[in-house]
Amino acid sequence: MELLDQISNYLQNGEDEKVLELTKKALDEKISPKDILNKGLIGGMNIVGDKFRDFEIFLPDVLLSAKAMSAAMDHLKPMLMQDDLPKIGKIVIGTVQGDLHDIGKNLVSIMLKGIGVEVVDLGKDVPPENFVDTAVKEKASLIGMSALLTTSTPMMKKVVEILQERGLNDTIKTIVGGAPLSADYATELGADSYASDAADAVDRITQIFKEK
Ligand code: B1M
Repeated sequence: MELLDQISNYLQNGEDEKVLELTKKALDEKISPKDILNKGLIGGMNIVGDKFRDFEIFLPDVLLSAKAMSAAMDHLKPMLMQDDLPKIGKIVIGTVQGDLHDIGKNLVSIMLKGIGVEVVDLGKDVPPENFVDTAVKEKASLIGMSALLTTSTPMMKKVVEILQERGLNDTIKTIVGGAPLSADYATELGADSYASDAADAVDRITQIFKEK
């Protein structure tokens, strides 16, 4: 079986040590970090999501897979980002209140740091005011919000409303992402931009900072 398929399988089984070992092996075999991420880790996690939805596996299994994914991502991190790049802009990023899913958001953060974006990461379960207060304090021109639960997406709208109430919506723009979102839904929520995945986030955010 191909190495990336093995990574995906071990991730589905929640075997973090194996996932890490094979991630290192794949790097030794000169497989690119992006392929390990997209084809091995994210591929495996998507299958975990499908099995969870279909009641084939349960929450503790998902947690183990998430732990394995984070261990491998930590190892790949230095290869996906460089510290000495010229800074192109600053973003405050986080997963919205009520939502504890942070793997996708962490990935977006890593990729943004990899192109010279200054990232202030507020973590997960972030209250709406916190996004706005931090953006003001940090003089960031962009707020990035992640949501994986259908029920947590209205929190994104709340952030947009706070920006409007405080007259900040011209100076601080918003970008949203996460599995339950689409470009149309992002517009409905009042967000300035939407990205479907980490690579799309990099493209769109680069463009936003260029236009500033
Ligand atoms: Co949960 N979970 N989960 N879960 N979980 C989903 C999201 C779900 C779709 C599973 C399913 O039913 N098939 C479902 C949500 C249904 C819905 O609302 N539509 C669900 C559920 C129901 C739940 C609980 C309610 C389960 C329960 O308790 N009964 C519970 C909620 C807890 C809470 O948040 N309050 C829960 C808990 C968990 C764990 C804690 C066990 C764990 C999270 C661990 C962690 O994140 N540290 C977990 C996981 C791992 C998942 C799945 C399986 C995988 C998510 C993931 O990490 N994907 C997920 C199923 C799925 O999505 N297929 C599921 C990999 C990651 C790289 O992709 O996060 O999509 P993703 O990020 C992508 C893009 O979306 C985008 O770029 C990323 C990289 O390409 N993106 C952005 C994301 N944020 C962005 C921001 C941007 C731009 C792009 O700009 C700012």
